[in-house]
Amino acid sequence: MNMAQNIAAGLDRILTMEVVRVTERAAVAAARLRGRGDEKAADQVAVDAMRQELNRLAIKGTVVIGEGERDEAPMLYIGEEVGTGKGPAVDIALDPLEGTTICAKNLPNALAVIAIAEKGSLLFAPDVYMDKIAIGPGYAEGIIDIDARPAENIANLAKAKGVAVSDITACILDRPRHTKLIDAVRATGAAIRLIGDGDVAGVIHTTDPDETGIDIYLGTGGAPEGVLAAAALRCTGGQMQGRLILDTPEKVARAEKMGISDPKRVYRAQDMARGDVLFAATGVTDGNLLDGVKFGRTFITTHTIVLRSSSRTVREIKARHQDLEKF
Ligand code: VTB
Repeated sequence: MNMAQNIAAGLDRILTMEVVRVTERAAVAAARLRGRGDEKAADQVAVDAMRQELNRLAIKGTVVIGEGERDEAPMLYIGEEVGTGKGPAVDIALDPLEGTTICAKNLPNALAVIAIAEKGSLLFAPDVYMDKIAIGPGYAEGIIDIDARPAENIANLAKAKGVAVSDITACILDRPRHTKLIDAVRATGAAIRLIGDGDVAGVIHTTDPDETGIDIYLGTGGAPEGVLAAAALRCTGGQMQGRLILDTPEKVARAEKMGISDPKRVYRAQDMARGDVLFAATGVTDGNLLDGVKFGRTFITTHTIVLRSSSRTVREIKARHQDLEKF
């Protein structure tokens, strides 16, 4: 396949390598502020760094999931054009620092994250909550159902995995709104890993249970984070369902403006991120899947995962950055 055919078939393969720099740069910037108790400052440096690197990419990119609406986010706002402008037209979902609180407290699994997709193929999600359920690859379609009781989903998963329910671990955000869900899961005998933040990582962790110890993700988190996680799952395989929580007329109206006509629709991963998708995440703090940034005396080490939906290749890139000037 020559380059022109390759672009016509989806995203430019070269982007797979180029995109790594974008999350690496954001992760290093944020990591310098790990454990400083200042979420805003850590987020700000990650945003600046990601934007700078993104604007070097040969793409005509539009941010569809970013730091917020134009009036509330001066950089990487929804609708911002990024890249050099010379290259394929793509949609971008990003979170320069997913888990600002995690980073500020220096706890596990803070990430710098980006997804790049063919124009028009990412769900334009409002910043509301989304109910989510996700499992990793290798299971028959339909063994999880967002409308089924947690006990049923967990029992079905345990059966499909060939283990006892007590061998299943669910990942859930530690929030008062999840009290009932937590009780229901514990009542089955399954274990729960409660996380303080970072449900993009939580969903991704289901794709490699042997490594992360997490089999299923359950509960409500941010809708933008849902789309990012869906983009990752499209590349790794796995199943996800999400439903926006549009519980006020104002939210329904906001979603309608963004093109969402059915407020109760259940989106699968392939509905939230369609077509050819690239996904990259670099660890900011040490985590279950990715190491955090390490600052050596003469070099900086980063650990990144890069995924592409069309080939389903999972690449892990450990980089040793010796030119410290560039950061
Ligand atoms: C989650 C989590 C994020 O928001 O989506 C969460 O993954 C949901 O909102 O890291 P609440 O904090 O209101 O529960 C974050 O914590 C922050 O974006």
